Amino acid sequence: MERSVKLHGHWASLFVHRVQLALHLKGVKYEFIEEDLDNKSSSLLLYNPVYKKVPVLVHGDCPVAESLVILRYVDDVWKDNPIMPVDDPYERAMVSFWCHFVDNKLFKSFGAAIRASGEEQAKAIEEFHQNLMFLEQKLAEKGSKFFGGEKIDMLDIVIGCGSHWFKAVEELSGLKLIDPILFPHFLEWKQNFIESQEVKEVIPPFEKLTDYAKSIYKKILGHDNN
Ligand SMILES: N[C@@H](CCC(=O)N[C@@H](CS)C(=O)NCC(=O)O)C(=O)O
Repeated sequence: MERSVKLHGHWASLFVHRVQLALHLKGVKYEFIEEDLDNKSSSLLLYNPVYKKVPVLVHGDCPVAESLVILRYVDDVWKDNPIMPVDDPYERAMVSFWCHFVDNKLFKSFGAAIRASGEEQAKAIEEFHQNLMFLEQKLAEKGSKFFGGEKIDMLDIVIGCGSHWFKAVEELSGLKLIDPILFPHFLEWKQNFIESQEVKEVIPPFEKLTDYAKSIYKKILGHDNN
């Protein structure tokens, strides 16, 4: 008998969208369990006692937490439409490396740039630009539609699912952090990603996410710890 696939998530979470997109690209059917992040279900706390966060994928009775770990698990279990290079361990390691870079450096420096002010903000924006330039150069060298070539791979999923959030937070903060002169390839890539059919089928519309981002903006800025 086939094992059930359940995803504990939140409709607006970019980390959850990553997993939804990977499952969608592979044609895996699953049950979505919407979590109230202010009142998490006992199952979520049981399945992810370490971080207590979404997403958590539950395959049969095996829970897997943390979006990057889940993406690799999904790619290992469902072989159709691989999102990681199949045969080349070095290429696989490189995709993993850049995915970790996105979460540990790129997104963090973006958050710091939004939260800081004055001189500190100028420094934080410079750091964000330096980080984004690594990806800009990668895309310029590749000259392909996506990081994965002509199709979306794990790195595309990992950065791409943050695209709407980047833009929403830019709009709310009034800061323009992604200059088209400095980052033409990145912006073209972002457009390709947003316009791809599978992405449109999974990620909620930009306006809906922006309205939600507005409602939690104080939290995003770290001014509201409730
Ligand atoms: N590193 C985690 C981040 C997941 C994450 O931050 N999830 C947020 C929703 S976007 C969450 O569950 N927040 C609830 C909380 O922090 O209590 C991943 O990649 O899965």
